[in-house]
Amino acid sequence: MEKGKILLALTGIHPQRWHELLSAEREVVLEPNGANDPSIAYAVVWKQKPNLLKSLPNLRAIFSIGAGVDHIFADPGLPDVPIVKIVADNLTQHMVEYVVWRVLDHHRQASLYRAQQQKKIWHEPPQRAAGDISVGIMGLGSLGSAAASALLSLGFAVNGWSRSERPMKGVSTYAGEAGLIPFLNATDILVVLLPLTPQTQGIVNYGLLKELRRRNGLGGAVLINAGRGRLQKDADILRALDDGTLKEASLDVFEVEPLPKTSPLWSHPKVFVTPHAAATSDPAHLVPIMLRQMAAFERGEKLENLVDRKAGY
Ligand code: NDP
Ligand code: OXD
Repeated sequence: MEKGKILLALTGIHPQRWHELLSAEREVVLEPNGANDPSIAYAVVWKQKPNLLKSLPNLRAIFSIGAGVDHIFADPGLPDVPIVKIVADNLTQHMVEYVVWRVLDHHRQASLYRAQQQKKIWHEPPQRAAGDISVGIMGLGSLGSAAASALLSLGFAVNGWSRSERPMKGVSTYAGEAGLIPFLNATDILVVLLPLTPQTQGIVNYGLLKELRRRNGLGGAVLINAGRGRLQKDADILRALDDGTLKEASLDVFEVEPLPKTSPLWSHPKVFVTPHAAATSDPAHLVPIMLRQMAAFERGEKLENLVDRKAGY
């Protein structure tokens, strides 16, 4: 197969570095150019403009610069070519750091110490063992399973929930609709690392948060969402925080991004906000993976990390 050209179509992300690195090996056309171009074989995208990809008559594959691909499926004119999602050590490492950071912050009562420091209070609260806390990870895929391993090595009890059965050594695993309530009932700190699909949209709602366990010394259930904002109902999280259903939350993603300045989540004393920054896609690490895959595909090898179009992730 002949060496194909790339269309780079990024919305809300500066394309310069991606362009430089991709151009080292292939010809790259930068959106808004490229529509209808028969010489384009691959599209490297983040939130591509609707119907752009279907205008490319010889498109062979679409590469997402993120692990999530909901931004690709948002296109009503998505052509029927393979979609490749990113799986990279560097991205996984960032997400593992974020999850461990937020779990430890809640587990070690950082908010209490911050409040004490402000008032110059010298008081040592009881310290709980990690093994007495169950961290439940919704989405036991590339990122969720790596986070589970890191939490296990710190001594936490770890639960995992996925669509299909995903046995994992040391982790209590649950699957599908039937496994959801038992999973939540055994979870003190909920970490959400699901993809956004029609099945998962709005799943983190008040009813779900009510099912979390509150029998430990943590002082209440905790939510950490680094998956996608539209998995959650921001208003339900606020309600749960205000009535004690949740003790605290760390949120990296929101129903609307950037989080509107008017959102009460910004200033809520029990919420820790980060701007969709849990694991940033670094072109220096991700572009070589994409270029390697394109070259292998042209030699007749299979593309890796393909999205299951029916499942939506
Ligand atoms: P994977 O595709 O590897 O894993 C997804 C997991 O979710 C799988 O375990 C899958 O189950 C499970 N899942 C999907 N649908 C359902 C469902 N309906 N019910 C139960 N479980 C379900 O994804 P990654 O781990 O690579 O990434 C997860 C998400 O993290 C991305 O889609 C993206 O939205 C988000 N992300 C956020 C970032 C940030 O900076 N905030 C950065 C990177 C990613 P099964 O194992 O059975 O297939
Ligand atoms: C991703 C993201 O999906 O950064 O990789 O959100």
